[in-house]
Amino acid sequence: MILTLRVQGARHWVKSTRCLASSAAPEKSPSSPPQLEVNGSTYATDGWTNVTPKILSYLGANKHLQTDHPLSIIRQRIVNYFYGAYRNQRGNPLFSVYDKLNPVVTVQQNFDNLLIPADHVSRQKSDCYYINQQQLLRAHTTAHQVELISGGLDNFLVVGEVYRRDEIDSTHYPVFHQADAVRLVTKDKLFERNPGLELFEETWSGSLADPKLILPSSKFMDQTKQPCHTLEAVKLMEHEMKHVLVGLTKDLFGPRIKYRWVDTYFPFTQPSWELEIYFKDNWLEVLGCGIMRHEILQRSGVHQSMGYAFGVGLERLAMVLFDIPDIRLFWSNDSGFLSQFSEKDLHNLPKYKPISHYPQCTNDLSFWLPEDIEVDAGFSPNDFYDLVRSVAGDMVEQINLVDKFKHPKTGKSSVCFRIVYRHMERTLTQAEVNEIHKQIASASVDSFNVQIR
Ligand code: FA5
Ligand code: MG
Repeated sequence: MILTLRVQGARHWVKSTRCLASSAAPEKSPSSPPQLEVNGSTYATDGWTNVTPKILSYLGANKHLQTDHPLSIIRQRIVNYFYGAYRNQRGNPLFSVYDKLNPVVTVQQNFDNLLIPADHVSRQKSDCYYINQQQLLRAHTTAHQVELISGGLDNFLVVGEVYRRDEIDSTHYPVFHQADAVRLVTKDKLFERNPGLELFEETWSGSLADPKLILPSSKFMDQTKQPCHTLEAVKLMEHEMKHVLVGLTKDLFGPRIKYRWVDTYFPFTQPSWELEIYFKDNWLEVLGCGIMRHEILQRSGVHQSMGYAFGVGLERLAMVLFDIPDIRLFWSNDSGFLSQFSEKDLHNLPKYKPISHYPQCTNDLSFWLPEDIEVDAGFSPNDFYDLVRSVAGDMVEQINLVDKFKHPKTGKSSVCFRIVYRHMERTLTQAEVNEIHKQIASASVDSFNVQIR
């Protein structure tokens, strides 16, 4: 079996910025309810609201905390590794762990606090699940970084599920899990063996950059260092971070695992890297990391330290470790799946044995978009993927946009999606698939005003 896991992080963060819809008060869509009940709190909706009931149903599932679940096993392996890697003088773990934080966060937490520019594509409605213009389901666990640092923490891990609007295939799911970490050190700690060296350049004024003056991403692509840091400090911190992360990789996958570091860009770290491991004939990106931007620390009230941060995808690690072929399996409640994993022996993990192979059914759906609307200009494939998820749930294995064209006379655009249906736990009948396919078609007509071809 070949698992082709798409390397997507760098592309996501580096994509050129594009102006978002005007930030004036958004119009409320006539179909959305005036308020939403999420995790016991009530939120007003507005024109940004795009969470679906299906997506909201994942809140509280906490697969990363469920006994014997492979994601919970991965969480424990990561946490145990960090407990062992960093201890204080009394032998107690230095890192604290936060794995029950509310996934409803503000735009400030998810983006602004992390210096993500106001016009960055990662903020778009087509990429995130918004509750309203101010609140969304976190798109990465990094969203909690600033509140925890401001609360005085300097070594911590955050584990939880994150929500992103994305395509549908065996390695992408709208909800997946991440573990994020931050480690801060002072000069005395970093240069324990080299007293006299400094964290900050002598010439650096120490002033906080104007918070409104967030530079475009290209200015932060310089992999050498941030202007405020000394090269010695950055190199030593980079060495410690890479050593620890390679250690984690070897702890999980064995000492012979092939890995490589790839330069990348994140708005909140500089320099930044991705760690890729070689798995089934492919390089697979497992985490992003880097030296934390000093503005973030300063704004959190930390002036005399520097730090590293990273974020890792738990499903990616678990798919490799257990040989799990499809990301939907993590949501299976089938005892045939869950009974294969046991937390009792965290270091002697079994490979996944397929419950059974059920046949696929493939159906195409073609429609004309309303006049003046084109793919990615008024119609986003992610909107269609969400609709399919809402109607068909996990019966859908994959969707591909297989054809699009513009009629030369009418000027109307046509799209064709190929939908592959396959249930993870039972055989679907063609009649059942046809019925669901019809429901998707009629929901598309209702939601997007399209004309089925
Ligand atoms: C981030 O989310 C950054 N917040 C990570 C980070 C934290 C960088 C702190 C620096 C400092 P990225 O979008 O690349 O980056 O996602 C991080 C990891 O999550 C990826 O390496 C991958 O393992 C996993 N991941 C990303 N997208 C998906 C997806 N659609 N499905 C499954 N796993 C994913
Ligand atoms: Mg990435």
